[in-house]
Amino acid sequence: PTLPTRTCLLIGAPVQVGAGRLGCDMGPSAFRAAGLGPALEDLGYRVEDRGNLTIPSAPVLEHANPAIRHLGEIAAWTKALADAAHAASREGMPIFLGGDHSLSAGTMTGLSRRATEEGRELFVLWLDSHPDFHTLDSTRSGNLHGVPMAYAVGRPGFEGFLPPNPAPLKPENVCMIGLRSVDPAERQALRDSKVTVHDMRAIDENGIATLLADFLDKVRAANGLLHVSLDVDFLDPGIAPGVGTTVPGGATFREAHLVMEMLHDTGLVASLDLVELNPFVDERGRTALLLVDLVASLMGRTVLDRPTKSF
Ligand code: NNH
Ligand code: MN
Ligand code: MN
Ligand code: MN
Repeated sequence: PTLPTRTCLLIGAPVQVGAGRLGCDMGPSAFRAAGLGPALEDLGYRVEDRGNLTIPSAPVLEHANPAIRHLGEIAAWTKALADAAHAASREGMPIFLGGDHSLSAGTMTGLSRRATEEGRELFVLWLDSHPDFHTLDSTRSGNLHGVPMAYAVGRPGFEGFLPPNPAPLKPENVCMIGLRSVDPAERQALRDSKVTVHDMRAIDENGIATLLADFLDKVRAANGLLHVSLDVDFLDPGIAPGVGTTVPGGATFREAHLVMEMLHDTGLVASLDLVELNPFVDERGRTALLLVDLVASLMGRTVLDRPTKSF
């Protein structure tokens, strides 16, 4: 199988106020400097760099939870990203260059709207050490990169602050792999939800390929649209130091590439978020360069010819 499109749309989303430290706004530039566009062209894709999204100056929004930071700005980004994702998903494969993970509240909203219009269902592979499953009421840090999945699946507690999500993502269509930092409120909420969750122990015990294959079978059986949301902190900080929230014990170089290679084989990936890259804390661009190589694997780069896999 080949990917549904040969056109890649690069869309920068320099949102940084959802994270606890500044610097993710430089992410889109770092992906470009690391050669993301040329790497995709080398694989035979047409690449359109759409530049960076911007938001109008956002109103200050107050919330009963005093920890919440930058609610108005994140609401504006969510709206801009939902519209951009919805429009771009018709034209090619959008690759969102973050930016912190709050941007995924927007991308998943726009993509689920697209999927619904096409009579299909959105599926999300969430590669992250965190589930980002807080509501506005449960977050303690107040950093809104900790809430996008809760918003996308329509958990209550976002009323009046973010645009309503008319076609929420089904929790049973979400698979999280790589978890190793889960706050108590998130743990409880995940237990009560139908989200599939695999922590690092599950990867150690079963192998990442087995866990991923089970999910991909589900997506294929449903003829789903698959969105991949890749948080840099999914990776072990030893290979990917360029992130604000380093959590030890993450995915290895080969585990990460294998995930990407298996995703390519399915031909089901319709869109991608690359989030939480913080060039300010990176080491000579190595995290950005690693991400470019991972995207190349996702888009079909292989070491040797491989027999065509048919499902
Ligand atoms: N759960 C924590 C919080 O809400 C950490 C979230 N940070 C992330 N998420 N980097 O991927 O503050
Ligand atoms: Mn995240
Ligand atoms: Mn994370
Ligand atoms: Mn926390």
